[in-house]
Amino acid sequence: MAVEETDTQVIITNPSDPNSSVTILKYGATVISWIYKGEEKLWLSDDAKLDGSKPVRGGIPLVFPVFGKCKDASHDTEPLPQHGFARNSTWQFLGQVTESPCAVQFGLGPEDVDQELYKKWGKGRHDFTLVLTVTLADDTFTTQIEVENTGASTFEFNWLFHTYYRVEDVTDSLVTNLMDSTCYDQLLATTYQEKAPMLSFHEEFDRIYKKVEEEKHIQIVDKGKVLVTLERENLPDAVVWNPWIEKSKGMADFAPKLGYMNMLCIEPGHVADFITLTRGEKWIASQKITPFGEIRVQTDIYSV
Ligand code: TA6
Repeated sequence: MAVEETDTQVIITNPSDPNSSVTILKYGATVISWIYKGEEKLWLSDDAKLDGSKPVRGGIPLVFPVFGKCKDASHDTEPLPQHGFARNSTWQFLGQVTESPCAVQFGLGPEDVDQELYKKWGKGRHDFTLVLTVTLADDTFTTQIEVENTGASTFEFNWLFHTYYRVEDVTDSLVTNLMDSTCYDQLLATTYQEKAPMLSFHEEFDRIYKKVEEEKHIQIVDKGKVLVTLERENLPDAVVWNPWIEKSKGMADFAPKLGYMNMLCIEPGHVADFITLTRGEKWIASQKITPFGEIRVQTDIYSV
């Protein structure tokens, strides 16, 4: 059956390939599994909480209306916890929208959010509707978000798909096409131009790449084989994160502790600044992931 709903999850299976499926937890509308031809492509912590007690460690947590923790005391999102409330609210399953490719939708409004938490955002005066569309095609997997301002007050927000990919060995993995992008290094609290032709991972890594041209496809390459080709629509920024040893030890829900060797986050979003949405306005963005590809070098890696 292409779409199966349980109390807590929705599982969609590719009608033309029973070995390809996606599982979405209604809590956070968090994709917790994407299996392509029998192979799991996402990383999920063995100790991820799937009972709604805290945001899921792994899969694709959804970040809205703020990325990280806002430090501007005058901003509406400042009182909110890290990464906002979309990932720790239970979304409504809206049903299947297309047969082939199989697509389903989830919705979130203020009434679905813990009211104490919701009122931390602009004192609860903002009204919004989020609609997440998850599409499983034969060779691609797409998550699209639509944000609508259904209230009277203009609001500002960030959006990010916090995607955790499974890799065989992160020290063998490279990430392409971010060279020459401006990045904010969260560990050094410094902004610089990325000089590495391909990113490599041998220590904690936490960088926000800003305004990366959409035509640049970000790829994860593992020993010469493309694991992921990421295409973005209306998501100019990309966060790249690996917690490495100490940060993994510090996260109670991160298991196994050596799991940092088998995961890498490539998180497309609009986080370098806020999007402004006036009343009645809609904003749509998406990430399309292909679990293979040719290595596409779209930066001048041969320049000195
Ligand atoms: O992935 C970017 C990031 O902001 C990292 O700095 C790290 O904090 C990560 O998100 C996980 O955040 P979480 O709130 O899920 O522990």
